[in-house]
Parts: sequence; C-alpha cells; structure tokens
Amino acid sequence: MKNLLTLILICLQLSSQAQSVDPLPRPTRAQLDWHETEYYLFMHFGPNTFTNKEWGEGTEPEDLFDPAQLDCRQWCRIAKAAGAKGIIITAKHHDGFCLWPSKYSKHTVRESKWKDGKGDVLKELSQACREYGLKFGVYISPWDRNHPDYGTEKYNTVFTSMIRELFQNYGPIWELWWDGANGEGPNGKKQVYDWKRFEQTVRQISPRTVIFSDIGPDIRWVGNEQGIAGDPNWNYLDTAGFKRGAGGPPQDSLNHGNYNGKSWIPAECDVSIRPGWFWHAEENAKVKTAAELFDIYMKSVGRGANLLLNVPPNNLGLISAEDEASLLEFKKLRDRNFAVNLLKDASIYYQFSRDDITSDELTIRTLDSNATAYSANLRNFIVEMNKPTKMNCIVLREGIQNGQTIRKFRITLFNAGKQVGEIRGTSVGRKRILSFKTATVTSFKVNLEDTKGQDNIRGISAYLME
Ligand code: FUL
Repeated sequence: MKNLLTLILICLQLSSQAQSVDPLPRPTRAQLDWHETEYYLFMHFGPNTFTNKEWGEGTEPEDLFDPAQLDCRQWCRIAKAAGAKGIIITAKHHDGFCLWPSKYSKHTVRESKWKDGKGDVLKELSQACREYGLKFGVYISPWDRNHPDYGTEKYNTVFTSMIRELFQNYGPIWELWWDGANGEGPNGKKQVYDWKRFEQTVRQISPRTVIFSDIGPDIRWVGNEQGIAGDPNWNYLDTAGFKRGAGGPPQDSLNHGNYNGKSWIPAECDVSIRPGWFWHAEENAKVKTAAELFDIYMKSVGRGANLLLNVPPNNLGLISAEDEASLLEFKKLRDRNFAVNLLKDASIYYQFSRDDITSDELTIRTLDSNATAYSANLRNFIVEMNKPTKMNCIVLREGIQNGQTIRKFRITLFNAGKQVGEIRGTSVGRKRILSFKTATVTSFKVNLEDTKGQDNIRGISAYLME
C-alpha cells in the first residue's frame, strides 16, 4: 500500500512538472500556408465607388452601382503581374450593399440596373482568381446600415446565412475579413454580434479558411492603416478579456504582438495605395509610388507580417492606369533588389541538424567538406564570402513551424578581420529583411543571443539593394 502511494505521488509530481513546461504556441497548417502568401491585394468596391464616399449611408439607390466595363480578369491579370498572391474583395461594406445577389437582402447587385440585375461580382472574381491561380478572400462587414433587421437578434441569423451563402456558392474562400466596426443601423440600434456563431459557421463549412479580425482567431489587425508592423513583431497575442472593434487590445499590442502571448495570431498590414479605401477620381494623382510601396513592404513583410495592399477598382469596374503602373513598378523594384543572392557562392555554410528545412529561399547549404575554415553551431555561425562583397541587406528566415523562438540576435560584419558593421535586432519571424549602410564584407557572424526552445534559423540571404 505504501509503495502504491509513493508511486501515485511520483506520478503526480511528474505530471505537474510536465505541465509546468509551457510549450510555445505554434501556427496551424492553415496559418503556416497563410504566412507564405506574404503579399496580396485588397479591393474596396461598391456604391461608394460611385458616390465619392468612404462610408455609405445604406440609403443609396441600387442603380448607382453600374460598373459599365467591369472586368475581374483585368484585376487578376494585374494582381498576378504585380506578384500578389490573392485578392480580398469587400463583398459587403458598412452600407450593406451586397456584391452578390444574396437571398437575405434587398440591397444587392440584383436590385441594380447593372447587367439587368443579373450580374454577380463575386462569381466573376472567384472564377477569375481560379483562372489566374490567385487566392480568393472576402471582406464582409457585420455592420450594416441598410438591413432592416440590423440591431435585432434576427440579424445574427441573416449574417450567418450570408456567410454560409458565400462559402457555399463562391468557395474555396482562403481568408475571411471581419471588420470590427459596430455602428447604428437604419432603426438607430446597434447590433450585439454573435461572433461565436459566425465563427462556428465558418469553421464547420471551411476549416482551412483563415479568419481575420482585430483579435483573430487566425490573423490580427496590425493596429494601424499605414501598413506598418512593429519592431519587434511577435506572432503571439493575448486575447482574453478583449473584443473585436472598440473593445480590442491596445494598438501597441496589436502592432507588436505580445512577447509571451498565449495564442499564435500573426499580424496582417492593411494599407491603401491611395489616400482612401474606395476609388475617388480626385485621388488619381495621389497613388503611392513604387518607392513608397517598397518602404511599406520593408516595414510589413520585412518584419515578418503579411501585406494587404488595397487597390480599389474605379467606377468603370477597372483598375486605373495609375494604380497599375505603380504596382508593376513596385514589382520591378522588388525583383531588382532581390535578384542576386550574394551568399550563393559563399564558401562557408551553416550546417543544419534537422531535415525538415525546405524552402525555396533556403540558401544556407550543408557544410561543404572541402571547406577549410568554419565556425558553425545552432546559435552562432559565420558566413565567409568568396571575395570582398558589397552588401546592404541581409534576410533572415525563422522556421516558425516550431513557434517564434528567436528573441534577440546580432549580426557582425567584417572586412578582412576588421568589424565594419553591426545589426542588432529582436524578432525574426517568417522573414526579417534587415537593411543597413552599404559595407564591403568578407565575412559576417550571426549570433542568436536569446532564444526560447529550439533555435530555428531556416534561411539566410544577402543583397545589394538600390
Ligand atoms: C475599416 C473600415 O471602416 C474602412 O472603411 C475600411 O474598410 C477598412 C479596411 O476597415 O474598419
């Protein structure tokens, strides 16, 4: 009996010890795939495109919506040429107008004169995305300034049915975008949203869809509409006690994440190529330049987040020439800056100890047995260049499938043994693009100064950017 008691006690102790080792939150398969999509387009389109507004009242006559030359294949052709991986469309903005003929509303494309009420933007776009190999995502605003049921429990059923309709008729839907805005509807009442039900509906129909909102569950808002992730940017977030919209976490938490956060909820950086979200003729001259977009890219994708760049179609239903030109220039600039990986012929490689490292960006090769000098371990490694090389950018990639383990790092640049530069940083995440003053480098040393769990560098490359 005594032995049995001792055994039980030992078991209890062991199990409490096991519990005290808190594993790091990790991304789901769908989140991992989402991280790899990196950059995609947002399209704000609807009655506001024709009324020059940003927030419609919900009372706009349906006939206003008349994009005479609507061509979703043009949108997709441009998105593809711009290197974007997908498109997220405002299926319904706050004015309640549905870009598809929803059975649950009387304020839709069906009620408009466009294509004699037979048009369906979601159908055209989802088909075009498939044709061009782009992912298809949907923004659907729960706030509805038109729907007569808004502000009553009935509306939660309406919204749930609309979600179901989207998934059943236009799927697969890769990302679902929930705006936290919660204003008054036509009867002056605000809605108490049944988020749990909305979420369950999506999970049931389409478990691989990633859901965006201020607090996830899969992707978080970055806390600003300038497209800028924080430095550091942790993929972790604590959501307990917070709500979507007004009750969300402080903007600083959304921007940086929480260092020790309990859930894997990475940041997505939304920003518009123009001052507004919707197209306005007077903003044609205010389209962001390729250089401005590149700066945003460095502060979003370059900090381990994803970039959701809004390019609003115009009142003809086309992407304007100004936006197209800037997008394509932005693509060329990225291509030029990242065309030549200077480490390709470096003579010293870091030896990985795991075999699960697969990536098209993986540039560190297994240690060459002919190498004469090297210093490599999981925390610290040296890359020796074959010849003195000018560089101003190093890209690190972390194998985030095991969590975000790198908490602090330092890179020291040398030219013939003399230190010529140092880059210090904290978070790495899926991709960290570090730019610095151009230096001529013969070798550099990477130190992971603080890590949690298994160290996890997955790839490294270097460039001389313009
Ligand atoms: C906000 C909305 O109120 C804006 O109109 C826009 O859709 C932006 C992306 O989200 O919450």
